Amino acid sequence: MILKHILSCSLILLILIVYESVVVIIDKDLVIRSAKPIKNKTWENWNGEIHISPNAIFEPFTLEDLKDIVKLAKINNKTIRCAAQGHTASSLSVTEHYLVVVTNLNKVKVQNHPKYGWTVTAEAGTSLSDLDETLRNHDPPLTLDSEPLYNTFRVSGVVAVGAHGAKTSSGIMSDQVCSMKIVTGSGKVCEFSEEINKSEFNAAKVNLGLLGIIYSLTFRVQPMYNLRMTDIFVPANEWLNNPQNIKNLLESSDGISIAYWPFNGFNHSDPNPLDPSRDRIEITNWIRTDEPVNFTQQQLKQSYETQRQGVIQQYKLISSNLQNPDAIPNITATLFGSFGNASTVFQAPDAIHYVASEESAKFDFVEIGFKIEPDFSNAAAEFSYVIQTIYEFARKGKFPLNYIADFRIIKSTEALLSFTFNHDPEILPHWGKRWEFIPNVKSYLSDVLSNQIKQFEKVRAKYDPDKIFFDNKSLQDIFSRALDS
Ligand SMILES: Cc1cc2nc3c(=O)[nH]c(=O)nc-3n(C[C@H](O)[C@H](O)[C@H](O)COP(=O)(O)OP(=O)(O)OC[C@H]3O[C@@H](n4cnc5c(N)ncnc54)[C@H](O)[C@@H]3O)c2cc1C
Ligand SMILES: *[C@@H]1O[C@H](CO)[C@@H](O)[C@H](O)[C@H]1NC(C)=O
Ligand SMILES: *[C@@H]1O[C@H](CO)[C@@H](O)[C@H](O)[C@H]1NC(C)=O
Ligand SMILES: *[C@@H]1O[C@H](CO)[C@@H](O)[C@H](O)[C@H]1NC(C)=O
Ligand SMILES: *[C@@H]1O[C@H](CO)[C@@H](O)[C@H](O)[C@H]1NC(C)=O
Ligand SMILES: *[C@@H]1O[C@H](CO)[C@@H](O)[C@H](O)[C@H]1NC(C)=O
Ligand SMILES: *[C@@H]1O[C@H](CO)[C@@H](O)[C@H](O)[C@H]1NC(C)=O
Ligand SMILES: *[C@@H]1O[C@H](CO)[C@@H](O)[C@H](O)[C@H]1NC(C)=O
Ligand SMILES: CC(=O)N[C@H]1CO[C@H](CO)[C@@H](O)[C@@H]1O
Repeated sequence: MILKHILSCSLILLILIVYESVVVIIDKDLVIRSAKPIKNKTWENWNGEIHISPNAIFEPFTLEDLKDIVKLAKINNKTIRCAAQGHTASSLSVTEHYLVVVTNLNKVKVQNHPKYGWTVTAEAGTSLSDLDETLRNHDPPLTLDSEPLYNTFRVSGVVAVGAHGAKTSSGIMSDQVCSMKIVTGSGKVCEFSEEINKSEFNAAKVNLGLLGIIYSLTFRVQPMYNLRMTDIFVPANEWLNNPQNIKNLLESSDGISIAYWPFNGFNHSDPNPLDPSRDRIEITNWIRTDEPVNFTQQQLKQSYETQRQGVIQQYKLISSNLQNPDAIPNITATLFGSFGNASTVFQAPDAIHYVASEESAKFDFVEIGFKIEPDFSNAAAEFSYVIQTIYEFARKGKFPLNYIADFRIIKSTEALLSFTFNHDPEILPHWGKRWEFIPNVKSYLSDVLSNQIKQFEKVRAKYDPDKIFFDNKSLQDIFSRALDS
């Protein structure tokens, strides 16, 4: 009773009490010294919209720390969730108990593996930029084949949610993983790979933090290569009306992206200022090439600085007009007007992260995955529908999309919980972006993912029978409905 009373009064006290009880309960050799929680009372995700005050926050440095944290959680009957760079907008890191922030775990090791060729093993909190630089400076220079756009993300955050880049054949980044080590509910480290057990590996590849604390990830890597990245601007309606355009582009590229800035044909002196027939789309593709790069690393660094300033300006302009949504078409059209056709050769990682990440620009994202039909007709139709819909909203004075809409096509995966899992053509949201606001999304996901969840649950229950990591309401709701069905 007394303990309970103190707990409800003070967070700091709770942390101290946890420690006292540890010393009392376990013998001296096992005293958990390295797994001290840090003093912070609160943690925020990237855009500050998730703001939590869990019982304790840990920032471990070693594998031993991770094992100790799990042991501590077991002793104190606590649950655990993890965070890496914190760019996920959904509640996946939310917990009332222990939050483990893995950003200090960032050692990297390159190896020539007898089966996979070149591989890189990165501790969970390694940022994509550190990983890229280690590989680039290796002799011979190496690279990952595909990564998400921003290089500030950390490997475990990217893999846990199934994030991806634009390279079509590479799929989600988890598909480049050949093995991973997770500290599971037993407090021991378990390795997952296709060789050890393929079905368990397919659960681990996109695990949403449900199997334990990811300690390290081993990725297959390639000798460094160059990519030619080309941007062209074409009339939106005309291009999208012919699905064959997408098919042709995809078949002649290593990766594609089709981007749309809302209302980019806005013209305030025209009698009809908002007319979708004037809108253009930006078509980007990447093709592997032996041509030399156009810019030195030094020149690129300078251009990133300019880009960052540009992004800060964009963000200021858009966010200062959130109360004045009518201004959005003019703003997005003005921003769009500053781009033009271009074709440039980059080293692979520079072509992949073609936009410098600017952490102060807190854009918010939703992403939906769906299966492409062989003739690509649904791809073109869905994209046109996005454009049509924002004009419908605009007629009602609403401007919900005030930044870019981007469309990529990537290979499906066998990772059970991935939103690109190869199954019937339902749509699925990206776990790492915003999805919980979608009406009835939890029951929808329970239905659509029912079979995958049942398979995943067998693995989850084996590695975390006490549900130490199963501490979030959204996932609990989705799983319990799916398992009851
Ligand atoms: C500006 C922006 C651009 C984006 N661009 C892309 C893109 O191009 N492609 C794409 O696919 N996605 C994109 N995303 C989404 C992004 O890839 C994901 O949010 C990704 O999770 C971010 O990595 P992070 O290190 O910030 O992860 P975090 O948000 O820190 O972690 C995500 C989740 O992973 C789990 N987790 C993290 N570390 C561990 C661990 N060690 N053990 C167990 N579980 C763990 C936790 O459940 C956590 O909630 C973008 C997001 C933003 C904000
Ligand atoms: C905790 O606070 C320190 C200093 O105030 C800060 O550097 C660190 O990033 C914070 N950690 C988390 C997880 O918020
Ligand atoms: C552990 O916590 C759960 C939920 O917080 C509670 O239901 C359970 O009784 C607790 N067990 C012990 C042994 O304290
Ligand atoms: C950009 O490229 C497209 C497609 O090749 C072409 O139609 C258009 O005229 C080009 N625009 C400019 C300004 O050169
Ligand atoms: C905007 O519309 C006016 C009136 O129709 C036209 O004269 C002008 O050329 C248009 N501007 C652009 C950039 O197309
Ligand atoms: C890239 O370099 C080639 C020659 O190496 C040159 O012809 C081309 O104009 C350059 N492109 C850019 C965008 O600078
Ligand atoms: C459009 O935006 C520009 C730059 O933000 C601004 O100077 C201009 O007044 C705006 N025009 C209209 C018609 O809103
Ligand atoms: C692989 O793992 C699954 C799920 O945990 C288990 O049912 C199966 O027996 C395992 N297969 C082998 C070959 O160990
Ligand atoms: C048990 C627990 O901490 N659940 C959290 C899961 O996420 C939701 C939504 O952010 C929180 O409200 C819950 O507290």
